Amino acid sequence: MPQLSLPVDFSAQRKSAGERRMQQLRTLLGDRRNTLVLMHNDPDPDAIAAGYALQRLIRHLLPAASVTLGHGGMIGRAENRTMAQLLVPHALRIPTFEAATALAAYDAILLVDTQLSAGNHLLYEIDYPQEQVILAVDHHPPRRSQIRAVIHDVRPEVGATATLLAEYVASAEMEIDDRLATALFYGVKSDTRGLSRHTTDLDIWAYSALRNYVDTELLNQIEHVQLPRSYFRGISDALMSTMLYRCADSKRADRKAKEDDDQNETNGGGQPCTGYISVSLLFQMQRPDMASEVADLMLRMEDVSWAICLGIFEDRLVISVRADRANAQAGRIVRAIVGKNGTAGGHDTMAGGRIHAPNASPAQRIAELHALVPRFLQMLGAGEAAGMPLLDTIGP
Ligand SMILES: [Mn+2]
Repeated sequence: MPQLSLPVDFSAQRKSAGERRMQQLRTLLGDRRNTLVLMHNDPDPDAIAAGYALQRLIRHLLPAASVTLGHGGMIGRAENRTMAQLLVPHALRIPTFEAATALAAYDAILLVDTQLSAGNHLLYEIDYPQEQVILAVDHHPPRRSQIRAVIHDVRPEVGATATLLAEYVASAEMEIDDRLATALFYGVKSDTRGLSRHTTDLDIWAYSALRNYVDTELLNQIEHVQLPRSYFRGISDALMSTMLYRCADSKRADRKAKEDDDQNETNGGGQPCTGYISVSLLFQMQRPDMASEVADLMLRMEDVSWAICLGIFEDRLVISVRADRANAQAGRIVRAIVGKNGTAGGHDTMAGGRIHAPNASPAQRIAELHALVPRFLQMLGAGEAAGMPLLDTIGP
């Protein structure tokens, strides 16, 4: 079995830092009887890949270790479900109401593709001894909060957590097989959209090094899985509800964005917005990640620089935002809108949030969803814009 070699331009310092991290992990986990690798809720391919790789890595470092892989929420998207079925069929889905008892059974927890201060994982809901959170490996922008895992490896510049796990696997001189390579490769590919966004040299290294060992048959099964009818119904609902709003004078918006950047802190407004903002509403989603799938699709429309999808899943509102500019600060916008009513996070170009409304009636949730639209438009400097329905538009 082959091993991944670290990038050739890796400095001796970085190399030994990586080796130290592996040594630290081995030491910290050495006396733990029951370890849980915890992905964020509603795991995406990057989280699944990183979770799977970390579980394998721990077994490599400590062959006698008992390591479970788990997550909250649900794996929804057909591609992600297939990936999970084929690669991590044993992964444990832990319902929120059982999290406190279920997680208390583990004497060590390791977070992947998220971090302690983020609101999108089960630890956020419960009291769990912070010193037993051994590792957080993540590439999402850090919070101001000081809560840190014992090993806090958060590198927001990197495109995927799978990239960081590829580095771990190489540092640990662990052998790699085609299943592990395929998982990590798909994680990097999906979070960086095939190295087209949010990519560093380390991502390019991981992508190229892993590609040599990918099981193309397995990758095809995941990427080209047949889609359920509910997917097409969801897309149809989304298209019918989609409204396009024209951004305010784009030159002025750019100038304003620059001023805001100079001031270094702003409460929204003046975000780079050119062409149109697409807003889609889904009043009854079958799965929470339908919102991000729709937002991804809408951002591909010509002249659309922001795609926002707002949906209702069970008792909560789900927000997904995509932007086409690297400096768009989508994460900050979603955080500002969600505030203390829920959880939110994300990067410049991709962000998401949840607003829990367990006591609201279905009609109230729909009203709340509608009420979010003008707030987003306001933040994007298009508060005055009149929307036009996508499907009624006669145009290019
Ligand atoms: Mn990720």
